[in-house]
Amino acid sequence: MTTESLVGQTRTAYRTCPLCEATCGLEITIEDDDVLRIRGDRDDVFSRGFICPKGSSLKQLHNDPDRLRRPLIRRNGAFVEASWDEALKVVAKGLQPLIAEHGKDSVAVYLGNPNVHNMSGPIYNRALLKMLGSKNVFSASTVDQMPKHVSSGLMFGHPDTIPVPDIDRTDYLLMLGANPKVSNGSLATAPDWPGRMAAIRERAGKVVVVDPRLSKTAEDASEHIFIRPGTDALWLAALGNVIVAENLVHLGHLAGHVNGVDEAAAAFDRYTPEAVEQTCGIPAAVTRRIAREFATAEKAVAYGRIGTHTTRFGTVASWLVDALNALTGNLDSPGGAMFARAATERPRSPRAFRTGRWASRVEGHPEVRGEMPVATLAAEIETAGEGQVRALITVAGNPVLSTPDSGRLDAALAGLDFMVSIDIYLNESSRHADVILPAPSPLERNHYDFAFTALSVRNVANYSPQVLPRDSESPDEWETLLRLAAIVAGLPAATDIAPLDDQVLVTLVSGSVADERSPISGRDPAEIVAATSGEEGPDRILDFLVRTGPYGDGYGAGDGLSLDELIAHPHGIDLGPLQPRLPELLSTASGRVELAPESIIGEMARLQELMGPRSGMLLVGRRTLRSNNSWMHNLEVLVKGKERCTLQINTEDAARLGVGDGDPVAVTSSAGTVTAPASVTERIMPGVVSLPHGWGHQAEGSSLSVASKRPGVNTNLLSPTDLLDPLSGNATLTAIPVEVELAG
Ligand SMILES: Nc1nc2c(c(=O)[nH]1)N[C@H]1C(S)=C(S)[C@@H](COP(=O)(O)OP(=O)(O)OC[C@H]3O[C@@H](n4cnc5c(=O)[nH]c(N)nc54)[C@H](O)[C@@H]3O)O[C@H]1N2
Ligand SMILES: Nc1nc2c(c(=O)[nH]1)N[C@H]1C(S)=C(S)[C@@H](COP(=O)(O)OP(=O)(O)OC[C@H]3O[C@@H](n4cnc5c(=O)[nH]c(N)nc54)[C@H](O)[C@@H]3O)O[C@H]1N2
Ligand code: SF4
Ligand SMILES: [Mo]
Repeated sequence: MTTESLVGQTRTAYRTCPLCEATCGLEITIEDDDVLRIRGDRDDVFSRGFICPKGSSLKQLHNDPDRLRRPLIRRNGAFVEASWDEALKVVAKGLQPLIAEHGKDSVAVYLGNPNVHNMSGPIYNRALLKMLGSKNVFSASTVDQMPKHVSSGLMFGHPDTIPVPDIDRTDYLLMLGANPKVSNGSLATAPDWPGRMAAIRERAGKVVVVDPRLSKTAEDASEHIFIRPGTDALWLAALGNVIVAENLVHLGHLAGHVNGVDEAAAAFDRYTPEAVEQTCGIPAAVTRRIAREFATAEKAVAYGRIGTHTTRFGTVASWLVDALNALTGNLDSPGGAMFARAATERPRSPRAFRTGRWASRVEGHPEVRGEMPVATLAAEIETAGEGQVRALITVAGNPVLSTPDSGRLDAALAGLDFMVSIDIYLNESSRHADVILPAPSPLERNHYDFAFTALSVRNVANYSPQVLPRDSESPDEWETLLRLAAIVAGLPAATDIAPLDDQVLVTLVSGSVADERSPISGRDPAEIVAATSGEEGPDRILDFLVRTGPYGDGYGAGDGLSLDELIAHPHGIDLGPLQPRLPELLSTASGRVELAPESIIGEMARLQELMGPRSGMLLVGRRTLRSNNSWMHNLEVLVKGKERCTLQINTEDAARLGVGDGDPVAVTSSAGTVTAPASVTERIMPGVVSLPHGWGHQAEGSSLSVASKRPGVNTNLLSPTDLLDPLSGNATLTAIPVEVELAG
């Protein structure tokens, strides 16, 4: 293999870390198929050696005895190992009669976060969903970034046309609801966020962090501003108000390419810094100053993430961030918010982005990108009637820990007629399955970041071949997904999936030769299929996508990228800094940026509901560096040391409630109660408490020997299932009203 150098029994492999969005390059030393060491790849064109503590834990993940290697099936109430053939037969026997009797909507699918960190998910989940044809599709997107997809779809024409902060060239980074020093960034792929933020300050720029907690990121910022949770949209509107009132609007090179400037400006009308001061907890003078600084900085960018998206006004806040960038000449401009050009990018056809093509059965929520809000999954399972969800397929998801009112969902999953999970652990969610089909360890599969190269602060392409061999019995995840696709289409469990895989490629090729914008327009599809390298699966699709993409060789049409080229560059290929891409990239019906989408302007009026005096405590979340959502708590190397699942509470509140550091504190919301040890600190606003998510590993029947010793509590027992963002269906996971008291 080109990516490995053999030195005696020891070899070195290079691989992109698939755990978070930062896509760090890893250098992996291996002896006799044992991983000796993992460290940052200093030659990686993007990460230059940066790594966090999770990257090197791929070794421990690979070796974790609890990680599933063989399918499990439920027999007489207990899980037993089974062959792949047998397990798939049980799946067919469970799903096919249900579909025959109750229709396709009776089977729901939940897609979890690791799908986007894996080559199989982005391509082969689509095949599964298409063959199933169920309206009941759910994913982690509606507890995460769905607001960004909706605002981007409305403004730029496509829900994946998402601008990212050009942090390597900006002079002024205004960040809300994100903590990239710990999360390593999200919807903004950049290995070494800490170093890149430090560089902004070193070049005399400014980083302003708006967060109800003095986060690690805020600690290193030029300025930190406490904000009352859940009020970001209101505060951003006040910034817009000042920018309009003080004539600081300038569209820069976008002038003439933007619709709705006056309507957007008018929407800020009533939200003066003074009007929102009390609600947001930010002095009007500070708001005015930040608005001026932001609007007059040479190169500035606003960036908002989880804390701004997981609220009732998530889509409005997401829109406001991009609207402020546009109104100050910072959209699509170096140092502002820019669009990556991924090596696998497809041309986007002009059309109106729409949501609500159908509605959820029980609560009538509009469909968004073909999905229903995951906060409504339990209701769809519990509520009898035509279209009731009777079976569930989870792929790389742990909804029992990651989605709202999870106690209710936990109970609902127990009542399903059938459930199958593709997962690497027997955990809080998969314990409800009748069959668990394991996926390979990250070191046992090839890797390419389809999703994150499109959200990257620099254009790069980096392919990694599998590092360790997979045992011959174990399929790759895409094969399992295609097997499930065959089963839900009514085919026998033992169907040969090769023709289905061919069909996935042929469909893409046929579309491309028929598209006049494609470099292979008009060519013979059979010739293109034959010339595609990679024998099967996602590699072959990657070769096709890269060769017909913006840097591709066009199948002989010119010099350029291909899978072979990627393989020849184990440290990645640098494709340069982001370039302005508007108006060409726009796929709105008008061909312009739509700055004032009707549905968003309508919601702007409703922002008023947030105003007025507030009392009571609010719960927010947080992440810790050594965790990754719910599923890396079974690695001793990451969880050892001090307890991390604590309730942060301000010193003043703690004194008022008689709570000392480490005392058990009961937190109660409309959904439930949890008790966690207090962490008394000045680093959180008075009136706000914080719990991390992804904990609560005491579930009976799961098999997590390390995690169960430090279970923590599940904060999503407190998250409500009402209060969804009406435009995106995203759940509310922050600013949850709670009562807090010393536990008895
Ligand atoms: N309160 C609160 N809740 C939150 C959040 C929050 O900030 N606060 N954040 C939300 C966000 S941003 C997200 S993305 C979601 C995540 O929500 P989920 O995706 O539901 O949860 P994860 O914890 O990522 O669970 C991933 C599952 O995939 C399995 N897995 C890991 N690798 C693989 C693999 O390669 N293949 C397969 N098949 N399985 C694999 C793991 O064992 C685990 O069961 O949680 C959300 N929930
Ligand atoms: N170590 C680690 N890294 C991760 C993950 C992980 O679990 N652990 N998960 C990955 C995933 S799936 C994602 S989506 C990303 C998310 O990455 P980020 O978006 O950076 O998310 P967090 O680190 O949770 O930071 C959110 C911040 O928002 C603040 N906040 C809460 N409510 C509000 C509010 O109402 N307004 C404002 N302004 N701030 C608020 C919180 O105090 C917190 O500091 O991280 C990814 N990286
Ligand atoms: S920052 Fe993310 S990508 Fe980089 S090593 Fe850590 S987990 Fe992996
Ligand atoms: Mo996420």
